[in-house]
Amino acid sequence: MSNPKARRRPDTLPAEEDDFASAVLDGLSRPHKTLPCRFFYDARGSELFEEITRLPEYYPTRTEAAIIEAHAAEMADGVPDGGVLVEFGSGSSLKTEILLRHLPRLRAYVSIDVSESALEEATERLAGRFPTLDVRPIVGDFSYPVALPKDLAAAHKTGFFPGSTIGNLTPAEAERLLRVFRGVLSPGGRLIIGVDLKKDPRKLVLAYNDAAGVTAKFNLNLLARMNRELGGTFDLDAFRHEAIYNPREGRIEMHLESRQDQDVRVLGRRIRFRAGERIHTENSYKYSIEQFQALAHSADWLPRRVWTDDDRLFSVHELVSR
Ligand code: AVJ
Repeated sequence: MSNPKARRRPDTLPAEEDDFASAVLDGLSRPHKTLPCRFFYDARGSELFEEITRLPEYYPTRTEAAIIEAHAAEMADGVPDGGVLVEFGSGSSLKTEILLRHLPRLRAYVSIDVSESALEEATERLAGRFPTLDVRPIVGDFSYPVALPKDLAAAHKTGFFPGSTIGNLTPAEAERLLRVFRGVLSPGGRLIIGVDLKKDPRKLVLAYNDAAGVTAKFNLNLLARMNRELGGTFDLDAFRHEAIYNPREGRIEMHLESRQDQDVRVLGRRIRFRAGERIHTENSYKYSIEQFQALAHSADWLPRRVWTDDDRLFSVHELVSR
């Protein structure tokens, strides 16, 4: 949508495909191979992520949902009558429903997502469950300033960004994104944002290295996706999933490690792997409450309330404009 890179692409390739292709060429030609984690979410990857959210080891999704259930009334009390709820990366809008039940006098719910099909499905479901709600789906990438519908310009806006998606960004990128949100929600905006907390590294590592091997499949699906879409020749058995906690950076890292010396072809090029060489596929940063509040502050937000579960696994922050 508003991706500035899109303008530089040749018009012979569909946008998504080309974006993936250039990311692969760039990421796999570096001395430290990397791939951006946003490419996990093709149809198969989205299915596997859904499965991850139901794993016993993967606490974030159910813990965040429970926090929202328990404190939805307070989260909703900062939305004035006639206010607008704006969700960044709304997907299926499932957690949003909990909030919407407490917002009978909402002017509109603006759902922003890159997946048109996910938006359509969610909009239809919400229309059935909230017949008087004005749903305004916008197909787009929330990392860039999104233009909201003109008629909502003067309304008070509360942003909603659950799922600890912010954890995929470096702190510098996270600060930039929080500024983008502030712009979209201005003047006088408010943000409800889910952030995974620092905790015992053993628990963190298990959440990203589950016994059933679903996260491994999710990670390896990136190789399968290159095979499907970019003429790749990756042998999935020749790589292994790795999840480690990097205490210095305060983040979980996922990698795909080559089990042997091997040459792989993708996009007509040969990529060499040494045994033990890795592709860095994801970061998932963990914040203490204080660390995240300091980050919000540096992005010109004022941290207000914060809600957590009894085990302090996950946090949901309220930020207001200053
Ligand atoms: C969707 C970014 C919140 O970092 O926990 C889950 C993605 N990766 N298991 C996370 C993910 C591996 C997830 N987020």
